[in-house]
Amino acid sequence: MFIDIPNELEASLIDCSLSPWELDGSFLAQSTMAEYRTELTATPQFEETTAALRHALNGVGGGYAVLRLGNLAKALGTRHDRFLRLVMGFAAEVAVPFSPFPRWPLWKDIGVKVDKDPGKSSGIGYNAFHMDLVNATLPPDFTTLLCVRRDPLGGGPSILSDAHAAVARLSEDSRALLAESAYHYGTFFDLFGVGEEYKPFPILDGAEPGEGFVRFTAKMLERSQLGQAHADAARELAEELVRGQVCFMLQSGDYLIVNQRRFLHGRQALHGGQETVPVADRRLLLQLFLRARVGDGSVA
Ligand SMILES: O=C(O)CCC(=O)C(=O)O
Ligand SMILES: [Fe+2]
Repeated sequence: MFIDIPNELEASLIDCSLSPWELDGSFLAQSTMAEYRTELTATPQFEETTAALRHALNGVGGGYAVLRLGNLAKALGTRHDRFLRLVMGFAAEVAVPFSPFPRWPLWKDIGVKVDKDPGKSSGIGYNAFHMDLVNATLPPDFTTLLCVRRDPLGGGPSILSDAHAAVARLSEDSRALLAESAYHYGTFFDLFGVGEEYKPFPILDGAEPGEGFVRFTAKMLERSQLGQAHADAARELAEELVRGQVCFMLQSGDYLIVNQRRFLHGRQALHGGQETVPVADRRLLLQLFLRARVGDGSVA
């Protein structure tokens, strides 16, 4: 699931200068996607690389990919506009970039805050298996994380798990409980492009096995009031996700893309002693969400 950029493509992307992107509401403008596509498909092996990327995300058994853009990041600078436009160009080959947060830019910083709830986004602790925007009726089809800087103390590997495979290992009784509208998590306000608040929601929807969202966050086990039987079934799912997990460290310039209809994600704890690291040196990711295009086969 790690996709390297061929040397030839790398060399020509370093010279490729894309113009600033434009928005249409909270979505990347069609005109920008068309322009980026024209420029990028002219580079050698771009189309083969993005085909491999889509296959890793949407093909049988797939669901996540890490595009290794470290050399490009080194050549252009991880936060440089030119680099971020190239990453946007790759993202737009998967689905349509958008921001669910109306007043925020497309890329959202996920830094490290020592005072925050350690189990939540930008906290320093174990970030348990979840899908992003779990309590929306239409969560983003893909969540993406661009690693600008890894934890200088060496912690915080990413964890990924095949949600449908984990569900398939549960008993029928547990699956029946997970299919009931008995779960809730978090707050919901001022969001765009992700439907309505979903409360309460079922973890498993009526879709065929292997299809639809496994609408789950292990964070609700500690942060939401759930009935005993429903909580037990959710805890079993959380355990199966851990049993099936893969774990790896994102490096600077790695671009992780997760198909939220297939895989759930999280992160191991950062290394102890974050308060001794200056804020500007701490781990930093940039997050971007994608909405699948209608009829492209990635929506079950
Ligand atoms: O810090 C990470 O690697 C993951 C963060 C995450 O999943 C989130 O903020 O939603
Ligand atoms: Fe997340």
